[in-house]
Amino acid sequence: MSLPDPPPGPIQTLLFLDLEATGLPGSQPKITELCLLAVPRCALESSPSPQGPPRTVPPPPRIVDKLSLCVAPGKACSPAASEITGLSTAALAAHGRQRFDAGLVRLLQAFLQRQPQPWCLVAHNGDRYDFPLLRAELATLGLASALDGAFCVDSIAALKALEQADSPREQGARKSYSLGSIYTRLYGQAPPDSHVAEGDVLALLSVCQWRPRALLRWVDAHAKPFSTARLMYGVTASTATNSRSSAATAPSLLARGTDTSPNPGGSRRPKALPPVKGPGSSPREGLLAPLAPLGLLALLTVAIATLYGLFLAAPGQ
Ligand code: DCM
Ligand code: MG
Repeated sequence: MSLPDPPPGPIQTLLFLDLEATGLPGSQPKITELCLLAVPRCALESSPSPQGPPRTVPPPPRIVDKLSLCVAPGKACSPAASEITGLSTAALAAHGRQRFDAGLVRLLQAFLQRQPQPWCLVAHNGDRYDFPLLRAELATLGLASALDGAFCVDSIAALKALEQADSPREQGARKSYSLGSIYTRLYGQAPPDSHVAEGDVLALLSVCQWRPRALLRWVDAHAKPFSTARLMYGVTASTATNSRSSAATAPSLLARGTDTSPNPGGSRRPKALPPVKGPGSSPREGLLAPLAPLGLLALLTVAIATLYGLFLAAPGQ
C-alpha cells in the first residue's frame, strides 16, 4: 500500500475546525454547528511564544478569516450533546437554521478558495470525530470529494509531540490530551466557551500558539490528504439519492475549471473525481440518455416495416 501524497510544500493556511453535533460517533451524529478559522502561516510564524509562568494566553493573530454557522441536524440531539452545547434540534429549527446542504458545501468551498494553498484542516480529535463526521455529511449529499483539495491533521497528536519535546522527562506520564486539559496545563485556567464551535476553535488556536513554529514544522511533516480520512458512517442508498439532486451544484474543488489543487501541475496531484453533475443538465436527460440507442433501433424497424409494406402493396406483387 502506498503512502498518501504529502503536501507539495509548506502549509500556507491552517484551517482550525470544530464541529458540534447531535452525539457521539456510535449514534451516527449530524452536525449542529461548524466553525472554521483560517490563519495564514505567516501570522503563526510571527506569533510570540508565551513565556511564563504564569503564561498568558496569546492574543489571536489580527488577520484571520472566520466562518461560524449553526445547522439544523434533521435528527434529535442526545440529551448529553444538548446539555454541553446548549443546542437542541427544536431550537435550531425554530430559529430558521438550514440543513447541511449543497449550499453550505459551496460556502465552505468559497471560504477555502479565498485562502492561500496548501490548506490544512486542524481539529482536536479530528481523526476520530471532526474529519470522519464532515466526510460522512459530504458523502450523504453525494459530494464526498468536495473538499479534497485540503490536507488535515489531528492536533491531539501534534500537542502530544510538542509537550513531549518540551519535557522529555515526563514522557510516558499519563496525561489527558483533551482540549480543556491542555489549555489548563498551559495557561492555568479553563478555556472559555467550551462546546461552542467558535469557543473550541479559539481555544485550539491558543494551544497551538504555545509553540507556533514547532507546531508548523509538525503540521508540514504530518499533513495528510483530507480525502484519506475515513467516513464516520456509511451512506444509505436512500439518503444519498434524496440529497443528490440538491447537491448537484457543488463539485469537487479539484474538478473545477481553475486548478486549485495544492500541487498545480505537479505529478503527485490527487486524482480529481468525476465532477458532480452541473446545473445545466436536467434529470430527464440523465434518465433518457441510456435509452437513445433503443430509440434509433425502433425508428429503423418502423422504417424497414413501412418500406416492406409499400413493396407488398405495389402493383404486380
Ligand atoms: N459529544 C457528546 N458527548 C460528550 C462529548 C461530546 O455527545 N460527552 C458530542 C457532541 C458535541 C461533539 O461531540 O457537539 C463535539 O464535542 P466538542 O464540543 O468537545 O467539540
Ligand atoms: Mg466543540
